[in-house]
Amino acid sequence: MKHIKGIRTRFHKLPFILAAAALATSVAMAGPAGASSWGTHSWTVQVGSESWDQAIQGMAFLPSEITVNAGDTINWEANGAEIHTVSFLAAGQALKPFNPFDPQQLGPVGIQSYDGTSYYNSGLMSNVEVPGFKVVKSYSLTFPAVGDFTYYCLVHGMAMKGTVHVQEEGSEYPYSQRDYDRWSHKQERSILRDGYRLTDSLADEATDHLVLAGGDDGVAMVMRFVQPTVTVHVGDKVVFKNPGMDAPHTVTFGTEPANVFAPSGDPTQFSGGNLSSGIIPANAGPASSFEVTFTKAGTFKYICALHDYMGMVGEVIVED
Ligand SMILES: [Cu+2]
Repeated sequence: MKHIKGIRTRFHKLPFILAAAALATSVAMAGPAGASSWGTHSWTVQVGSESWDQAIQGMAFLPSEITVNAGDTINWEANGAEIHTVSFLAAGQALKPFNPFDPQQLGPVGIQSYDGTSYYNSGLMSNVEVPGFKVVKSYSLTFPAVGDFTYYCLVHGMAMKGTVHVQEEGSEYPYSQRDYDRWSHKQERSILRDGYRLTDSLADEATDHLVLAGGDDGVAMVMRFVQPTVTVHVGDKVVFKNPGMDAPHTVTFGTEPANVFAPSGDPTQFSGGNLSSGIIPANAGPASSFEVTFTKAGTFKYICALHDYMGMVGEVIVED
């Protein structure tokens, strides 16, 4: 028994050693992503993530931390329909509430070499054309200086940040691009799972008189009204509630107003035409709800003016 066990142990170890050797070889030969210590390399970081139907959007840089060498370039690629930015703040600059509709608040965009102390910004990024915004699909930045540099998405603030660790030129890389990609895919799947779980729990809470306007857990965002179609009677009130922690939404009937931030119309007696909530912020107590009383029979379609291009739309059917 003892003898056999010994043999088994030895044979058990063998494939592992071979696999480790193969891995070491492939890492050393992997070019940009490998352990090669000369020349400059470029790396890829995904900005956001999403489900196939855009209903779930992830507030994350994938990977959120990356180690590169001085002289290397990082390419950030838009990976979701939701808008994000890659923004390095200047020394002493604080993260402020950001209005993506005001291009001036972006400051200078698109500069491609980072000095380690100034403000750098990608501009708004999305993997689709976003009505009303100028967006880019990728942003590249070269890092000449050694240091640890934190960056943010201005749209999602503290909820969405990343770090670039820059080592001396010629250092060994701790991880390959393939490692980062593998972790990113894993995190992407976990964000999606959280998003679907969140959608299910919103569906449990929703009624014909309570519509959940999106919802997020600080990383996964639901870009849908739950439920998108409700049926009520003339004189009934429907509450649209943003149950999330971060992402704002609107409830907008009729023509989208020029300023989606400002409420317009009278929600206490709605019989069709234009009515807009203005921004319904997340995590704001009573201000996170918008109540509409329907005074006429009909089918009233509405949108979230921020996220309708991802399919965040709904309708209220009012019966006599
Ligand atoms: Cu929305």
